[in-house]
Amino acid sequence: SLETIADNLKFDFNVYMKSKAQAVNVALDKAVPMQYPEKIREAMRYSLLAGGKRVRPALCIAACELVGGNEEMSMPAACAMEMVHTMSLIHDDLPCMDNDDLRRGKPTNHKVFGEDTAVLAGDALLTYAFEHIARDTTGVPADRVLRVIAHLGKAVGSEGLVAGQIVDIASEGDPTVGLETLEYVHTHKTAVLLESSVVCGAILGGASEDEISRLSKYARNVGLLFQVVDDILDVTKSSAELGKTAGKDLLADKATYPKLLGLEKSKAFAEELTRKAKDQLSVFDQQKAAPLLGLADYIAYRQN
Ligand code: GRG
Repeated sequence: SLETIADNLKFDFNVYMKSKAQAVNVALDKAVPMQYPEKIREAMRYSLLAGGKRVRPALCIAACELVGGNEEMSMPAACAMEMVHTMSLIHDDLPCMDNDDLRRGKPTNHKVFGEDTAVLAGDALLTYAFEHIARDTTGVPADRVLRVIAHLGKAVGSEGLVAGQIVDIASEGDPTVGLETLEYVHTHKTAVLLESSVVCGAILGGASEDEISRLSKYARNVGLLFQVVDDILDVTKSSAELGKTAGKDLLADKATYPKLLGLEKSKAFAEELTRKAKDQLSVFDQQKAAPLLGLADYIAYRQN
């Protein structure tokens, strides 16, 4: 029937994410093969291939495809986003930072390989990300590749991830931390790399300046949404699990959206961010924008 045909044509976000994650995993495995010195390659591959959701690579590829590019053009940049993300997780987990024992359900990099190797694995992933884009991007004019490398550099450095991390560390345990600082930390620790993933994919695919600006706003809203939902889930999960030892109590002194705004206003804020993100996509062909629209919903309505 017509209805079945329509159903079959309907975009399935879970199928889309699964197929992109699979393609990215194959490309990452190929990009960082085992070789001498095995110890560093093993440490890099341990965290890189530990099974994250691959949200950043998916955003990069989806943005490239949305503006007329293809998966092949954006795959090295997509992999680079995951290498940078993995580096930031390895370094964030170190004893001198958050001192975490578990990540992606496995012992953290420094727990398995030692702190010295974990620092080096992060450094090697970070630098290889740029080498990989420069060396292995195919079918894209060189000026676009150059622009992508500059964009990613800014997203990681002292105007990006590093800025978010240093302000986060500085505000730890400070009871006067307000909404402005909270938003600064989340924007820089999370939203800038999501934004760079989307913008770099769009640049590689040949987007116009107006398209790039809309996709950048889309991604910044999605990035902040990610953290607001995270904070909301921390509250709703720990009250659902009342009675169990609430691990989140360790972070009792940390500023969160529910603490500063209350739960209801935080939920309203999340809805506003979802709407603002999707609004930016209204000028695109809605069928082609389906992956990015789906990703906004996925982040807004996830349960953990
Ligand atoms: C050393 C140059 C340099 C930078 C590092 C440590 C640091 C600066 C920044 C910390 C960045 C950080 C840990 C941000 C949190 C990011 C975040 C939202 C993680 C969770 O992402 P998901 O849910 O995780 O996409 P998976 O595991 O699915 O990939």
